[in-house]
Amino acid sequence: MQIYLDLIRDVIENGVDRTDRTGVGTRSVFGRQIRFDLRIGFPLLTTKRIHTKSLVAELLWFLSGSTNNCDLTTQGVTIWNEWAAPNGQLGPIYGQQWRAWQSPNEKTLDQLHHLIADIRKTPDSRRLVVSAWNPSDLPLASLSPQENVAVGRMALAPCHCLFQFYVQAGYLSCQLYQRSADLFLGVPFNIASYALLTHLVAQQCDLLPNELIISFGDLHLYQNHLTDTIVLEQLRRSPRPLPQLMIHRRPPTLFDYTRDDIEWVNYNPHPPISAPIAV
Ligand code: UFP
Repeated sequence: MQIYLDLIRDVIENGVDRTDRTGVGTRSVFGRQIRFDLRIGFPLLTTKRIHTKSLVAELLWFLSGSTNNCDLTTQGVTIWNEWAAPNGQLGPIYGQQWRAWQSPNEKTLDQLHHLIADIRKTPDSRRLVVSAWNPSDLPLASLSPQENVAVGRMALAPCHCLFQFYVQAGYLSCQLYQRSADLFLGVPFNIASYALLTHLVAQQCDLLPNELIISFGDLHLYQNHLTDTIVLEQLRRSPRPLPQLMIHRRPPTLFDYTRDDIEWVNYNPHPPISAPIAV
């Protein structure tokens, strides 16, 4: 995970200070790419503890097709609270776009179901793509997250908006395009989430995980994270050996995993570092 610390240094040294939607302000670069070899360990950040319970709950929630925050809060997971409407709704975010993309003929399209079928049937395909970026459902900039939900739009535009798989000699790689990336709070979570997704898809397709590649658009550090106790503390810490992921069961489909199926062993990170989130 040295590459993560290098990315922080890159943004500090080469970034420009910019205004942003949240009003907090960032230091930002445009266009970066990182790669992880999933064969040598699981890319879970070791220089601060990542809350794996939230990570697993969120990914399984996306895979279930749910877009209601209540399905997370009942498990004690609060990461989407800032954006949810009072009834828990978040509008047509990831779960809906992945599992029930609205087609013109009033039908819905299960992109993930088709993805698994396509990987199995035509592993050399160059069309193994899933998109959460549905322009007609994007939030309006003039409305709050809750107001957007009330008019049937997404509470937050997809940050991890498109991903593609690639099969070679029994191995599965995944590349994600992330248009906007909060390097301190969001990115460690996004890396682990897509690494986990790659492991699950690989298991379902009788493949082994190979590489995770993430291509970033606007990669930024919020100004209120650029402090001695947050980002600079992070940079003072040395990476430790990567943990391994254990998947205890192979359920019938990608949509049948439970949190008890997923466990990390040998995860011995530095303590957590809390930081304010920009809404
Ligand atoms: N963000 C992430 N990863 C995510 C997620 C959000 O880094 O998975 F949902 C950050 C990126 C940005 C903010 O700082 O949240 C979204 O704001 P905007 O839509 O203006 O890019």
